[in-house]
Amino acid sequence: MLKKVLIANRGEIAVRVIRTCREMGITTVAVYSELDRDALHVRLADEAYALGGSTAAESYLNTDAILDAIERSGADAVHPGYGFFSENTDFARAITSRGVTFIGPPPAAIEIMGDKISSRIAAEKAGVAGVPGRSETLHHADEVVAFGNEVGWPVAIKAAFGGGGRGMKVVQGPDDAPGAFESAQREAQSYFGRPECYLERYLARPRHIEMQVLADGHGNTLWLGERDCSAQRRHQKLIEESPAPNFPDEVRRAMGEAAVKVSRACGYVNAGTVEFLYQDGEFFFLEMNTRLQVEHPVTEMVTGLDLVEWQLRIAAGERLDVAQDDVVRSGHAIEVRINAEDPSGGRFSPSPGTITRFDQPSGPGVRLDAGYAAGDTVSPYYDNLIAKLIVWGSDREKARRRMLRAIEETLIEGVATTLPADVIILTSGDFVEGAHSTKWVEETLDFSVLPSGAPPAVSVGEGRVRKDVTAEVNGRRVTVALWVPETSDDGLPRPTSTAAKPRRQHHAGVVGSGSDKVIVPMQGTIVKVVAEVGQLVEAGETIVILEAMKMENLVNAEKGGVVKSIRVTAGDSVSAGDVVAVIE
Ligand code: MV4
Repeated sequence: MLKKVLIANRGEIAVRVIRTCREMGITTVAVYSELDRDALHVRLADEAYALGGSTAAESYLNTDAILDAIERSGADAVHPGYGFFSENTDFARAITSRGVTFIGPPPAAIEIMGDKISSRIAAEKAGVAGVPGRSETLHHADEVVAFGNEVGWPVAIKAAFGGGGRGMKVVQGPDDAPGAFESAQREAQSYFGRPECYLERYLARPRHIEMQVLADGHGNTLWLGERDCSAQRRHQKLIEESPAPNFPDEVRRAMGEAAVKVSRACGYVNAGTVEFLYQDGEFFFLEMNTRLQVEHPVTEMVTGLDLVEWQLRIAAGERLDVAQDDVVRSGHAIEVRINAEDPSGGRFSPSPGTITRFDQPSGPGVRLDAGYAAGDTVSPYYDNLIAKLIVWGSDREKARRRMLRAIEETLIEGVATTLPADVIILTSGDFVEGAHSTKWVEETLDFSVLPSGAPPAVSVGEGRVRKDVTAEVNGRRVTVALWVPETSDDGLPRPTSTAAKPRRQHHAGVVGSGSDKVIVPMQGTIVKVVAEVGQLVEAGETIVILEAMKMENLVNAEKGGVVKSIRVTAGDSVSAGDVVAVIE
């Protein structure tokens, strides 16, 4: 078994790997940049070595600094996590050439799958169809025209060394081909350092289904189940789930077997993910990720397997003691990524800063993989993933409701987060029906209703601020908003700023973005309709009272004006994001 593992990463994935190492009695070594000197992963590791520098390039992407830390620590293995060097062939070779174990696939497998053309060739040789296309480098726009005329427009020009969301140009017709070909090559060169491109038929409404695989060094390869990652925005995954909704079992089995074939075709060892596009009942190989993915906990929750444990055991030379038929999936798991981004106005603007409060959810079937605690600072230098919230339920609807409950329990202050956007996704009809494709979030959802994640300006006139006060009325605990003069000596704690922070930032009942819609921030029951149609109201004035989480919450107008419509009556049940009134 491995004795000492250096985690060449940071944030939640470093914490994740450290946790399983500790359970297995493996000594853990963290590395850190100047900005991460006191980070959570450093606090949890047995040993920690400074890499120097602040930016990723100066630290976590500094090969020499990491190799030096490996040398100084005496680590016998390195876990790359995801991102950074996790799919870098040279890094893997630099480690294995020093007799240190790289906890991941052989460098040759990384190489084959890092080039999307060679990955298609490997898959096709294994009998797994890629998206209809050409598995050779594109040399001239005429080839684009010939291909499009043959298979039908639009077509996709893709960067052979692309990754994530970049490196794809959709060409609508022959006239667009020359320009698209030129810019695709230029962008491939500038983004990925390699100009090679290839062609595929463009699938207009695919779902993104990925299959987890696990292979040992003794010829055993398993497929563990799929993850549906279709809830994405600009190629950033927002919500992942397993099993995929409306996904027939025979397709699941065929996709799993195809993923195993692709893995074997490149001599894969360790944990990996084979990506497919699924459309009209057909699936096509897209690419293979030769690393542990962000969303791996979704598979862990439905299979009961610890994928990091198996990564470590396989890296130590162990055989899989699980046969394909022993892999049993139960229930449904959903993951939301909690990024330090402000989704208000649909902008998802980065929101770095210090987390001043972090109330974490718990209870049955709830897991939080966090890379930060209260007091830690989210830097703009690195990926802004704060944590992943994962829930398990016996079926999809139970998992969805559990996720909404867990989100309501989560309180993060000091930075804005993507949680309000997750609530909109989770409470949308298409998501509830499992009818969303990869373009659904961007084409259908309206995040512009979201209030700013920064504390809303709740001042309602000169010198008055909102105070949330919890009181007991006839034995019943209620929270009410009081509007008190800023200087009043009422003995109540003063807000740290004129913007009193609402109980749950992402459910601010009172918002300052000025929308004409009055939206309930959470699931609950309307206990009273305070305003009337035609009434003139001020910004911040209460329109309805919502009972939720055993408290009464005032749902207030975001802007002043005349109440144009009221869509609820006392006793109505409402979901988070429902519009209950409109102000004109
Ligand atoms: C496609 C496609 C439609 N047709 N290829 C996006 C990034 C890269 N991983 C591959 N991607 C796509 N390739 C063809 N021939 C649609 C996408 C795509 C996508 C794929 C998976 C997950 C999310 C996506 C979001 C937009 C587009």
